[in-house]
Amino acid sequence: MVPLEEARKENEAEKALYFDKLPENILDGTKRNSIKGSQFLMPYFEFSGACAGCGETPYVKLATQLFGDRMIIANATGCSSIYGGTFPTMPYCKDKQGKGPTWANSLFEDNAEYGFGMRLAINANRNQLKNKIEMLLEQGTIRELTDALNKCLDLWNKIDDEAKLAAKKVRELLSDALTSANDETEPIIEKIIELKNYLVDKSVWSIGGDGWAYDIGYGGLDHVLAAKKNINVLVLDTEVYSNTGGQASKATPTGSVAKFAAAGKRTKKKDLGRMAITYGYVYVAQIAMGANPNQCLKAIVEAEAYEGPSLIIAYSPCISHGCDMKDTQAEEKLAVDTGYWNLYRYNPDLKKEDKNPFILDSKEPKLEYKKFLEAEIRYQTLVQQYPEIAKTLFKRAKEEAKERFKIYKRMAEE
Ligand SMILES: Cc1ncc(C[n+]2csc(CCOP(=O)(O)OP(=O)(O)O)c2C)c(N)n1
Ligand code: SF4
Repeated sequence: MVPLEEARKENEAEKALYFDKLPENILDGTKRNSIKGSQFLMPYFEFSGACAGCGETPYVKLATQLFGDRMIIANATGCSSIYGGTFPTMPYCKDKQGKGPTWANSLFEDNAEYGFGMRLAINANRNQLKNKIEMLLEQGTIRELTDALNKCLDLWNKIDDEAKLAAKKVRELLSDALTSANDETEPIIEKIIELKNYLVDKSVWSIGGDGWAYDIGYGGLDHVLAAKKNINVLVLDTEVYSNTGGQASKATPTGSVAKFAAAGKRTKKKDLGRMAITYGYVYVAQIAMGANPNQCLKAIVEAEAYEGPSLIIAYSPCISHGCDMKDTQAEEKLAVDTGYWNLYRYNPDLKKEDKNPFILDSKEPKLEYKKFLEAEIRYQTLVQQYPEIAKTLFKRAKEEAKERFKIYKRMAEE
């Protein structure tokens, strides 16, 4: 057997080799704006234990590629918390600088509030840090640090590469400044050192499934969106409670077979996005990566950049749908082509330019609605078991989809 000390050394050497090969992610902001560029960024999410072909994980991976170095994630209980933290392993990772997403799972019912608390704590820490910086500048410190701190204050609300470089410069100079500090400035610099990771704002995310967002955690989610703070919510919509075996949620559409809806769901899918849009100050998007990767990227980047609450609803095929799991991206495209799922972005910032904030990214369906239902076992089971009910419910589902698209079209034309 290899002695423990030796095994540890080998492990450290392997880790060093691994980190050495990682790409530089942090200062590569330009890549975030294109599909191709984003795919050269290091994902801070790897080797998850999700089902092969899971529709949820590509969205999480992409979000970490874009913001992983300063991301703080509150994860609702559900599949994303299980593949996100099957302790003692963890698919979230860090880069050469030791930066990566901070992740924690709270309860199923309070995840929006959990993320909201993180947002408030970050705001409090940043306010305290700013205050200490201003105190230090007033008292005086070494010349280089004075310049670097002033630059940081100029870029206080920025999150781009320039802001990250300015923060890096400050961090490098703090220990020198501490050495030459006097009795008054020493405690101030010590506090700045303690809070130095807040020089650039964090990217706060509440992530979870439709069971959380549409049903159990909805009250809290609504409250958090209404509170108008800068928080991003990513709903991985599998249209059922996936992790507990596929129970119907308010995201389950008419006619779909799910647990507690064995003879087809009788009520229509709740339009969570449209409900959030009524606030007027919430960024809202519906996305489906396989249908339109560019719209998906745009929505995630815009949502994160929006200085207020954002809600992204991401269509996510799941084993519970009974579709071919090697083609889940194509399944997403089929969902959009048939009008089963619609793509849009509601960006309140557009109002400042006197533009309509609602952009419908979906075209008129080019395939028949039933083509989607024919492709999935959750719908075909109903045809086999209750053909008459299937006929009635599928007809209704098609009409509901038509009506929904009409509403979105009208909103886009206003
Ligand atoms: C209050 C409460 N009720 C029920 C559960 C059990 N539970 C854990 S995960 C889950 C389903 C999550 O479904 P969803 O939010 O849609 O996420 P998905 O698994 O589909 O990603 C349920 C019911 C729980 N953890 N807490
Ligand atoms: S059950 Fe569905 S959502 Fe959960 S990991 Fe599997 S495919 Fe993904």
